[in-house]
Amino acid sequence: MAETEIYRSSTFAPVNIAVIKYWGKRDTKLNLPTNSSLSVTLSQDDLRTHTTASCSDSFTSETLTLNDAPQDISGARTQACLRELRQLRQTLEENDSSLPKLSPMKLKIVSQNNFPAAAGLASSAAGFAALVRSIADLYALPSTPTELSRIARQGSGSACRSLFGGYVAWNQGTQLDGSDSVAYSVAEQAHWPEMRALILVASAEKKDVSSTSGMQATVATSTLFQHRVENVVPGRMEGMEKAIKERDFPAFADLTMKDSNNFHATCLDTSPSILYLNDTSRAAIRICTAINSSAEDGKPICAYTFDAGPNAVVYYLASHTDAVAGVFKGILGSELEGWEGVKGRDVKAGS
Ligand code: 2P0
Repeated sequence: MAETEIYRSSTFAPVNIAVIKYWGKRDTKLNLPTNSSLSVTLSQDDLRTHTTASCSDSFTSETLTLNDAPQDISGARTQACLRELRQLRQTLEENDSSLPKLSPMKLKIVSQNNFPAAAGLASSAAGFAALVRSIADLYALPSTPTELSRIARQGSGSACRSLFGGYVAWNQGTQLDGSDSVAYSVAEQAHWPEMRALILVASAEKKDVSSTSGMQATVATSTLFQHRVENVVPGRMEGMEKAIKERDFPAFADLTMKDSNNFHATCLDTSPSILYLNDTSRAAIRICTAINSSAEDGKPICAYTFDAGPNAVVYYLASHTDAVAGVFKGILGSELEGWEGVKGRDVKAGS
C-alpha cells in the first residue's frame, strides 16, 4: 500500500513587547480592542515560538502540543483561527483543481517556546502568530502579514503584532466585523537597529490574573480606564510613531514608561485591584530612574515597561549598553534579591 503523504511547514514567531499597551476589548469574541497599541518585536534568535504544522489523510484527530504537552484546541479562539485558515485554503482548492485537497485533512501542530509560558512574556502572542503563519505556509496562502494579523488577533490580541519584525502598530479599527483591526509595520528593525531590550525575569510563575479576565475587569470597573482610552492613548500613538520614525530615544523612553505606568494604574484602579508589579518590579523602576537621572544631558537613556506580570523589559540603545545593561547586570549579580532564572537577557530588538 502506498504511504500516505504528510504535508508539513515550520516557522518561528518572535515575542513582541508593547510600548503603548493593549488593555481592554470592545468585542471579546473577535478580540477587538478598546485602543490601538504599538510594540517592538524582539529578536527571534532569543524569545520565540517554533511551530510545525502538518496535515495528512492518515491523521485521525486534530492535535496541538506546546513544549511536548498536549493542549486543548477546542476553545473558540483556536477554532476561529483554524476555521479562517481552512476556508482560505478551500477557496484556493476550489479555484485550482490541481492543488492537493489539504483543507479536509486533520492538522497536527507542534510548538516549542524557549521562554516561560504565561509569565507576562507575551507567550500567547508568539504562539498564535506562529500557529497562524505555519498553517498559512502549509496551505500556501497568498496572504500578507497584515491579512494574517486579522486571523492571529482572534487567537490572542497581541499575536497580531508578532507577524512583523521591528516596530509594529495594531490599529484598533472601527468595523464591527474586525476587518480593519489589523497590524501594520511602523518601521523595520533596520530603521533603528541600535535598539536593545533587556529582559529581567522576576518570576517565571504563571500569572495570578490572566490578561483576558484582567482586562475585562478593568473595562467593567475602572473609571481611570475610560480616561486612558479616550484622552491618553490616541495622542501617545501619534507621539510614539513620530519618536520611532525620528529615532528620538528620549521621546520613545518617556512615552514607554508613561504608558506602562498608566496601564498599571488602571489595573490598580480595577475592583478588586489587579497587582502585576511586585517589589522586584519596583526595584527595577527605581534603578531605571536612577540611571536616567544620572545621564549627562538629563534625557532618559533607558525605559522600563511591564506587561501583565512582574517581569521588566528595559529598552536602551547599544551606545548605552554599559550604562544600562552593565548597571543592571552588576546589581542583579550581587545585591538585588527576587530575580530568578536567567537574571537578564540582552535581546536585540528586531526579527
Ligand atoms: C500588550 N498585553 O499590549 C498588553 C500589555 C498585556 C499587557 O496584550 O485576551 O494575551 O489573548 O487578547 O493578547 C496581553 O493580552 O490578551 C497583552 P488576549 P493578550 O502586549
